[in-house]
Amino acid sequence: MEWFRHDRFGMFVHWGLYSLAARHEWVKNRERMTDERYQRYFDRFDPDLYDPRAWARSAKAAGMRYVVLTTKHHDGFCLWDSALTDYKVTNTPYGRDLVEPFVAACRAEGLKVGFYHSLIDWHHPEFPIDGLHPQRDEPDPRPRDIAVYREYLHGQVRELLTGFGTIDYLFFDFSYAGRPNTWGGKGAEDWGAEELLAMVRELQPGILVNDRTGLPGDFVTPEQYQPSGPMGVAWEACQTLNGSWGYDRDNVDYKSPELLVRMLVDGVSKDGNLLLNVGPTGRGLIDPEAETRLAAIGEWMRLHERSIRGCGASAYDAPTDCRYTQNGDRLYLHLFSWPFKHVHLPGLAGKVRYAQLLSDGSEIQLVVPDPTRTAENTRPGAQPPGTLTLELPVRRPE
Ligand code: JFZ
Repeated sequence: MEWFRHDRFGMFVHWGLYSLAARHEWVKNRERMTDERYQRYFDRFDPDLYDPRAWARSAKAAGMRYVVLTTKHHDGFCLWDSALTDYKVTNTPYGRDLVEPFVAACRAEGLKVGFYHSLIDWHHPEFPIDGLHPQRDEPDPRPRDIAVYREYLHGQVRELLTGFGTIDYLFFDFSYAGRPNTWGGKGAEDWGAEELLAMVRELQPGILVNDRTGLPGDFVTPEQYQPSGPMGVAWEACQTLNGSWGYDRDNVDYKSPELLVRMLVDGVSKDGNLLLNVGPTGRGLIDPEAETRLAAIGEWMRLHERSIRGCGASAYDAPTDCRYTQNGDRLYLHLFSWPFKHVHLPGLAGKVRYAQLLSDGSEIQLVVPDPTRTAENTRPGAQPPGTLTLELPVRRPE
């Protein structure tokens, strides 16, 4: 777990046939597309601008230390040359494996390598699709044998964990057994999760696996929300840039760089990681809106990385609109809004030897009340005992 807790920040990449539809990675299901209809993307999949080294450089420049690629999403399309299916990139016009160059690019940039692999498969003929079937609105009339699919799933995970060298991270997606719904669900038993995880650990002893097989993993994965505090276990929030994981051309509702930085800070202040998603286009590019945000986060990280990397939650409670991250005896105060001149930090009086702005290293003066000056300390509006006050510049530094 050491690198994972230390690095704190990774890139999620959702990329596949749905990137050509460019309207969300669930497009096949949402629009009730038949396999035949969805085939139009397979027949035209030709990412001529695919340059995983550029992705890895963007990730690294943003301050990310690991990258997680969708080897297969729910649509079942495989980004590597699997021996177990024809539904793979090598049979598209592109005709070449995408995963090996991805792994090589990450390694070349010094980044850890992760695979996302969908447990759900809307293409495999023996996968029983629950509920809102992509092809019809009624239950599937044909009996399906999930045992056959299970074997396929295990076989493909074996391929992924034996064919590409060391893999650092695996994100299975997802279980939904026992959810309140009218159409059942799938979980650990359906995936053969116990056997699956045993195989994963045997093939890649150092790997970290998430918790979405329905069995506990090495970390938990709150999705598109920030937990309210430390979870007592390693965790990683995954977040989109604009609400869609797959490339979504007409969705311009992007989170601002400020918000994204806050998500990262907020997570680390609660002992968590951030896996921030990009959805490259059908030609293989990270779109300019996404690149702009990655660059802005990178600019922030250039000066503030020390308050993220190797940091975790503090035992101190931060004031409203502030977060603490801490690394050993270094406490970092993140101000989500810039106060006027003073910020009061309960419980920190006498605990801080020196304070400085992280951005330029300039000294911040400490104001500690003298406990013997009773009148001053008990006047209306006085800070409670033990409060440390920092004197900030009135204008927020750039
Ligand atoms: C899943 C996928 O369906 C989605 O397309 C994307 O890949 C995302 C990262 O993962 O979506 C989920 C999975 C689990 C929950 C919610 C959305 N969940 O547990 O609440």
